[in-house]
Amino acid sequence: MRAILISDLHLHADLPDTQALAVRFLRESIPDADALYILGDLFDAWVGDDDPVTWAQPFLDAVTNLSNSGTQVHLMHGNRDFLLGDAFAQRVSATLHTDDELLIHAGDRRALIMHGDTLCTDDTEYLAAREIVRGAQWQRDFLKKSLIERHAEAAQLREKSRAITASKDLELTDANPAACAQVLDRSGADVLIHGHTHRPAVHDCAKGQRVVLGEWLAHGTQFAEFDTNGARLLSWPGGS
Ligand SMILES: [Mn+2]
Repeated sequence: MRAILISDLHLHADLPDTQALAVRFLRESIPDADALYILGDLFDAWVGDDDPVTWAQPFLDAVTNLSNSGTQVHLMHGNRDFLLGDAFAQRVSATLHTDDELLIHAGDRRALIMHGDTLCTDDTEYLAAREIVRGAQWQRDFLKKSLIERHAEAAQLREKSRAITASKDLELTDANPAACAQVLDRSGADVLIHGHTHRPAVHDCAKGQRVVLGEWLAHGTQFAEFDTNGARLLSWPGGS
């Protein structure tokens, strides 16, 4: 089993270059992999599966092609696209996992994969806000609004979150080492792989390794490969 893991593409109608880069990645770097895991924040905002996102069609087609050619595609929620639903997953022939974490295997190796926002346990203000928008009532009310209203609200929330995050200490918005050690220990995994913080690195923890994926920028990203030899963080494009 060889899996490729990416996160934090933050695809947006105004960022066609990022989408083009992601399409190229799916065409060139994945074909021989058994599975692709997208660990959240695929979209910079997701306001509901009824949004046609016609601007994203090249990427959606690339995902569908990958899936049809035998690479399983798995989606997890990020803090920007937690409203991604089964209708979207079906549209691109992918499997959506709605749990915060997932344990995957390659031979004897086990990796625990997450978006990573729940590891930022020092940021209690963020976690309280998360609790609200992940609630069924909030989501029902939000999805009742028109697409235009939802987009306006999402843009507002994004601005607010950007300003708040910028005002916070860097350490506060990073994954908490004790929280990482705890999830690794509880899951029995050898490695924890997550995104969200946009601080790509490989950390040694007491209970194993922690691989942090990169965000997608104009020049590329840092993604992970996981197989029977373990997990590696690689740069793309441009070798490792
Ligand atoms: Mn995130």
